[in-house]
Amino acid sequence: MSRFAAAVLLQCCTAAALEAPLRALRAGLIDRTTATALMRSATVRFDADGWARDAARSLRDEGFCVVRAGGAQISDRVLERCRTVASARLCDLLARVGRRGVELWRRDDSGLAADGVGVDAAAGAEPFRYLELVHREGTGRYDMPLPWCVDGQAGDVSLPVADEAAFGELHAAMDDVARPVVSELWPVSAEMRAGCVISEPGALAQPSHRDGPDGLVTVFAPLTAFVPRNGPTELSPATHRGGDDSSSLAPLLQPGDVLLFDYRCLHRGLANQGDFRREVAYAVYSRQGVRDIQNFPSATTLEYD
Ligand SMILES: O=C(O)CCC(=O)C(=O)O
Repeated sequence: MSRFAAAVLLQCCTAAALEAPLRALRAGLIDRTTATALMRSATVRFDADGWARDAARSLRDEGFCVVRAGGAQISDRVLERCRTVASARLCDLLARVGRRGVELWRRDDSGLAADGVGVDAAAGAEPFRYLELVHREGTGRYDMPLPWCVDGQAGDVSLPVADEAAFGELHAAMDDVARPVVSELWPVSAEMRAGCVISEPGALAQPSHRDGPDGLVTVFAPLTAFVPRNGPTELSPATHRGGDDSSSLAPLLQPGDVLLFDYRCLHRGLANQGDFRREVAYAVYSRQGVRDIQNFPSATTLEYD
């Protein structure tokens, strides 16, 4: 991240802390008033009157929306269990990948830039792709696919029964939030994808990208809070329908919040300058007849190590 971007993030973080409704970071040309208004209209409280319709309107027009569903709907207990499971699984999978002779990513504090980001962090680290774990561009960010644990769908990967029970509770709670929203846009396919994205402390910012075509929506349920320091997800509003990418914002999220964004919306995970992993569970909803083959290609499994 450039020093300018870091300074803007810091400035907006302070503003966000002072002014509770502004839960957005200004990371491009978007001005504070616009960011505040955008985040207000993009954010709904689960179960408020017309919440699903309002969230769907923002998802359709801006390419994203945030539903605050913490508390009874998505409980701290469930989130904590899933965080423990996800962390332990990542450690186990990394150990297996390491035993295959792959050079694993490590934060390189010797190359710290003035803004605290390990500039040489990716040196020597390999991107890799297994069914159970993908290392994104060798930058300290992992995609860990999981089964969709609600209705026993047979996915590409499986979990031990106790871990599946933990994620089953989370996926059911996420589904109660996301399905009514996405169903306002199109008929939802029964086929689901799920997983966790985990960025290590020191992980680099991603290039801005789209995940794929029309008819797919990513749903993020943070297991750890998204704060400026650990690199929240930055989105460029309206880019899913051809809007220019000159402005972007990165919603600050608490565990229990749910972020939905259109696959076509430009976005990226920012650098994790904190000291802890940033973990987020995700699910992908697709319109009937649409399938994401780009992000979930076939790959070698780690299962028989
Ligand atoms: O980590 C994030 O916030 C976004 C992740 C992402 O877009 C990706 O892994 O492709």
